[in-house]
Amino acid sequence: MDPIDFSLYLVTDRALLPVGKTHLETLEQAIIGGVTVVQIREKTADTAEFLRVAQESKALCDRYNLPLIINDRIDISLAVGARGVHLGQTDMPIDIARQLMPTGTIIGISCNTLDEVRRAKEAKADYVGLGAVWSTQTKKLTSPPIGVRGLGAMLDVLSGSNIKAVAIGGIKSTNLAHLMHGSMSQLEECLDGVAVVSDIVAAPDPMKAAQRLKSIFRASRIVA
Ligand code: TZP
Ligand code: MG
Repeated sequence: MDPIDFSLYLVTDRALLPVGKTHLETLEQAIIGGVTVVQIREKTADTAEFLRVAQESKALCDRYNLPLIINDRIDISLAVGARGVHLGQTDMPIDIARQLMPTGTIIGISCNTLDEVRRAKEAKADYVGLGAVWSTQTKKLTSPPIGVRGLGAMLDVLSGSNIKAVAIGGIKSTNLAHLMHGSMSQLEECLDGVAVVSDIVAAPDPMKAAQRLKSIFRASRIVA
C-alpha cells in the first residue's frame, strides 16, 4: 500500500458546514483543493449515521484515490474498509487496536502532553496528532494549547522514530507560515503535515482554502 502523504490532513466536522452546504460537496471541493488524507470525525452521530457518512465519504475518497481514516471507531473503520483509525487518549489502547485492525491499516493517536507522545512512541503508533497548537472553537480542550514551542518539544521526543507527526488545533492559512517557520527549527524537519478542521470545512470556498494551506505548507518544505 502507498505510504500516506500527511501534508494536508482534513478532519471533518459536519456541525461547522455553512448553511446550505453538504458534507460530500465540501469534502470533494477540499479534495480537489489538495487535501492529502481525510479523517471522518463524528462526535454526535449515532452508529447508523456515522456508518452512512463513513461509507459515502469512503466512496468519494476512493474516486480520488485518497486515504480515509475514521475517528474513534474501529468497528466503523473495519466496516467501510478505511485505511486506518484515529484514537484519543481514552479510546482503545494502541496494542489492542493493532490486534483488531487488518494488516496494512494505520493507527494514529492524539497527544496533548510530552508523556502522551512518549507513550505513543513506545506503543508504535503510525502517526500522532500533536496539539492543540493554538486555541480552537472546534473542540473543547482539556489542557491549554501547546504553542509552537510545545510542538517543537513533542517533535524532539519523536526524533529517531519513523512515527509521522501532524500538528492540529487553530491552524489556518493566516498562521500556518508562522507555525512552519516557528522558532524551533525542528518543526520544518519533522512535521509531516498539518491537520485542519474549520479553516477548510467552514470556509466559503473549501477548495481555495485547501489550496492556500497546501501551498503555504509546500513552500515552507521547499525552503527547509
Ligand atoms: N484535536 C485537537 S484540536 C482539534 C482536534 C480535533 C480541533 C481543531 O480544529 P480547528 O478548527 O482546525 O482548530
Ligand atoms: Mg477520540
